[in-house]
Amino acid sequence: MGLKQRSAVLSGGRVWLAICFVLALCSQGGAQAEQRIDVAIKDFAFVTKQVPLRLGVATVITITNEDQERHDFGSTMFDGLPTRVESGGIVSYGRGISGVFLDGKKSAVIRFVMERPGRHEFRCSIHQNMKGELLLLNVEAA
Ligand SMILES: [Cu+2]
Repeated sequence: MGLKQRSAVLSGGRVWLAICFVLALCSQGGAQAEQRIDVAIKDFAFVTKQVPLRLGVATVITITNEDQERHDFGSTMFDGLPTRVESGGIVSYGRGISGVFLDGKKSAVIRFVMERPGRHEFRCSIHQNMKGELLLLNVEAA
């Protein structure tokens, strides 16, 4: 999203606008290309810190299973969205991805672009009482 905007501005020859845009990016603390969420699984529970999340931004969810037990991070938040899952050195990519299974002491990385605002639940399909949620705010990248 950012790159598209920037190239459109540059092709118009409006250098000042481009500089302002770059400054705006930098003033937000750098790495605006992605927003990151860390989810830990510990003692049969999801542990995550709610961070402000924006729509239309590349999102990286890192899930770390600290238990010995096998767990699953599953959610409908990826429904219909191109999603990339990296787990145990294997990368899968698709629109029908509903989550990822994690063996004990393993981690996985899910990348997608958040498109829908609201509360998005995630859960472990193996242990039905394991649940968590992310709140996606519809806030413009101003
Ligand atoms: Cu589980």
